[in-house]
Order: sequence, then structure tokens, then C-alpha cells
Amino acid sequence: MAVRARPIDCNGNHSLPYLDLDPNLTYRIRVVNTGSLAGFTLRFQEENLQLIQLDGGIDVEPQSQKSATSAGILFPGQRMDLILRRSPEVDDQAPSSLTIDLDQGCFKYPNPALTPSHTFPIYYNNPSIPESNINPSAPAPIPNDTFHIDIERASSTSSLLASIPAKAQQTHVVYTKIEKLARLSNIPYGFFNRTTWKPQADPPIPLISLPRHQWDRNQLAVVTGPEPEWVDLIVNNLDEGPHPFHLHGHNFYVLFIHKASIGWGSYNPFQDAFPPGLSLPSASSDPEYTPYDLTRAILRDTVQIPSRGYAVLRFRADNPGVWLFHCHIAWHLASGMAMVVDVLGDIEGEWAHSALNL
Ligand SMILES: [Cu+2]
Repeated sequence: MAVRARPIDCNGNHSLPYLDLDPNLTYRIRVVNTGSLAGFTLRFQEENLQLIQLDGGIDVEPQSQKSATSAGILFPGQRMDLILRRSPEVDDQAPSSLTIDLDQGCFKYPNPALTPSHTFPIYYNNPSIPESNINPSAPAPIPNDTFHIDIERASSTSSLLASIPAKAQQTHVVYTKIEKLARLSNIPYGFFNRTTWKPQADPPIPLISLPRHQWDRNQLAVVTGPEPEWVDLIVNNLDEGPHPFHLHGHNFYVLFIHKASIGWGSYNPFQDAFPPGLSLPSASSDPEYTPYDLTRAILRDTVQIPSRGYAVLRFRADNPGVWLFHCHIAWHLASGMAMVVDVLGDIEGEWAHSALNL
């Protein structure tokens, strides 16, 4: 049953939070999306931005556009580091503002109770602004025609990209979806392949100290083997919505992301001659040939995978452990949209004791 909602004003009559900056200083802004559902974009009125790092310390190639004023979309779990400078054309004392726009791509239906944009004042050289003097009404939103940094199109620095091999040593393919099944009382659950994840319960012992054959039926594992190897993980998103997937214990190179305009948009390299969404190459006899543009890859630990699309993630599986790979939308994880990546275990999964000296 639909329940009527009404707009909720979280600020009430209180003063807006504000930034108090010095126009002569350059600031490093570290942004973390700790949200449980939506991505967001930051827009500044009178400042210029430069994106320097993603996902906690991973350097990106400097942008040629020096006068960008907005950056995003930052999805749940993702981080970005920005350099913020006062625009040189602007009067030192002129007030400015920061607007945060919520991405509505994950909202299936219009929500009249949602205020998707919030604007906050920025003051310069005015450290003693009394709270009561701050205008409680929001500054006018910034027009949309500003230069934008699309962080999805950024690439890592060439030194980071130099270590990607032309081919991975192993390839794994998974499919993910939220499903409402009669056998699960029509309650939506997240799936990887045919498994909806729950914490290990039978027996209730951490996976890391349990031989793999004793893991319960709620654990889907990609097993990378006892030696460090380069792994391609191809994640097909069959769902109607996009999902931000996060891997623990490793960063991965995002080699390609595809969103289908028609059909499921899936890629199975064991069946398909070529990845959908990439142009067919001329016949190549080069054993090092790769369909992906490795000079444009981005190293990350959280990737937004579009609905009816896929992502090709390449990483070196060299950090021993049983690592969760999961959607970072809180209720999707809670409903089982997760699996594990078992790194440096032996064939039976007895590795934990020897590799970690447990
Ligand atoms: Cu999700």
C-alpha cells in the first residue's frame, strides 16, 4: 500500500552549515560517499576544481580542463580527492556556494518528499561570522552549464597503468540481480549467480578458518588459487538498476564498462567471440592483442556497473584472504548482493592456517 509522504525539512529553522575559506589558500577536499543509496555531484560557484585521486589515494591523470567547477558522480562507497582554488577572475570578498546534487538514477519512481539539490554558503576572509548572521535561506542554486569533471571518464596515471598485463591468467564470470522469487516469499533478495549471500552460519565459524568444503550454501566464492595471479572478473548486471560494487583487500583496474541499449548487455568470454560494446577489430595475430584500451583504464576499489551491462575488472590476486565483493547500497548488501573472492587458498581451502600462520 502506498503511504503518502510529505517533504521533510532536515534543517528546520537552523542556520545552514557553511564553509569559511581563505581566498589565498589552496584546499584539498576529501569527499567520501557514506550514503546508503544515491550518488552525488559537487558544484562550486566561484571555485575551480582539479581531481587528483580516487578511492583513497589512487592517482588520476591530471585533467586538461583547468576551470572545472563540478565533479561527480560519486557513488556509495567511492571517494574522491579534489584541489579547490578560488577562481582568479572573482573578487576576493564575493560570497560563493557549494551545491550537492543527488543522482536520481537509482530512484525508480518520482519522490515528492525528496529535495535532490542542497546549496551551502561559502564565505571568504570572514572568520568571525556569528551564527545568527548566516542567512538561513539557501543561496541560489548554481546554473548547470559549468565545466564538469566526469570521474567515470578519468584514467589512472600512466605509471599506475604500466603494470597492467595485456592478458590475465584467469577469467571468472558472474551474474548479479535483485530477484523476487516465490520460493523466498516474494521478498527481494540480491543474487550472484544462484546464490544470495548470508554470513556463514552452518557451522558459525569465520570462513577464513574453515575448510572450503564446510562453507554453507550461502557462500559463492571465486577461488583464485594458491599463487598470485592476474585475474579478470567480469560482472554482468542483469538488474533493472545500476549497482556500485566494492572489493575488499584489492584495487582493480576497470578495463571496460558497457551499458546495453537493447537486450541484457552481458558478456561471457567463454561463449562470445568479442565483448559487446567494443568495435570489432581487424584480424590480429598478435598474441598480446587485447580488445581493451589499457591506456585509459582506471584503478579503483568501487565501480558503478550500469543496469543491463557489465564491467571487466582486472586485478592481481596477491593479498591472502577471503574478501567480500558486494554492492555498496546498504539494503542490497543486507539482502544478499555479495559474494567472496578467495585469494591464495590451496585447492581444498585449507590455506588459512598456513598462509596466515593462524
Ligand atoms: Cu545494489
